[in-house]
Amino acid sequence: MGRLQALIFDVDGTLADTERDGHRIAFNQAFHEVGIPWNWSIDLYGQLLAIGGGKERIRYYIEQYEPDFLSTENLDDLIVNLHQLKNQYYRKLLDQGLIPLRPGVQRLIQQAKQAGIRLAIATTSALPNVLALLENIPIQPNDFEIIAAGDIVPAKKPAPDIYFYVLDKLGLNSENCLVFEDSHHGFLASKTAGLKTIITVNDYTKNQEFTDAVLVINHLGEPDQSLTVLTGNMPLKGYLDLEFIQSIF
Ligand code: XBP
Ligand code: MG
Repeated sequence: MGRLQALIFDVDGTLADTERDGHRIAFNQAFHEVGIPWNWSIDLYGQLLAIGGGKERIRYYIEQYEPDFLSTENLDDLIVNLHQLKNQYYRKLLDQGLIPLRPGVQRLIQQAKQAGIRLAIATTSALPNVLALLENIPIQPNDFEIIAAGDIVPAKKPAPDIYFYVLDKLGLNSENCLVFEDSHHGFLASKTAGLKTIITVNDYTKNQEFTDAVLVINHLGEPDQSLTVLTGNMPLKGYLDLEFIQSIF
């Protein structure tokens, strides 16, 4: 049995609810700016989240919904440009302070830091988007020893590569780490890397499949904001803390 040495966090949907009111809005603003008449509704975006990575998501949308665009000259460049524009709009949304941390995230990270537990990030998002988020919330980028993001590995989640990358950089085995994820694809990635995982669902992911997760909860909870357990067992404390996490190792 391992000893807990590091917590590894997914970003979008886990640290903060960035998708529906962040990335989605920014994608639509980018389409509008270049005069492309696409509008990704909340429901449609939920389906598009099956594809990780902003550039990959645009390409998938074109293949599925706008196949005429496939013959666009320099399609790759168009996608890269749209993604960069989207990222600029996403940063503007973050700078307005509209996307807070999810309940319990700051408390748990603080507790882990004080206890000498190492911290890392493993995300599909592009690095500038991760840094833009961290700049606008009460967590510092240097709180995390490793920030593994975006194209740093060729195969994005649900492939386990990003987690293997983080384990390698930390120099730790999977049995010494705990992951926090919010989505089925993220969970597949951490599970395939042999990592224990706690899931904090959101509206887009609450009905997804998380077999073998340590715990599926609606959020990490706070002393004055109780969490709800969807699957698994934890003491009736109302919030998740290091004491509970250490008890599962
Ligand atoms: C979530 C994603 C990302 C974001 C957009 O990643 O799928 O693709 O929607 O990211 P995770 P970029 O949950 O692993 O953080 O536009 O920056 O690619
Ligand atoms: Mg996520």
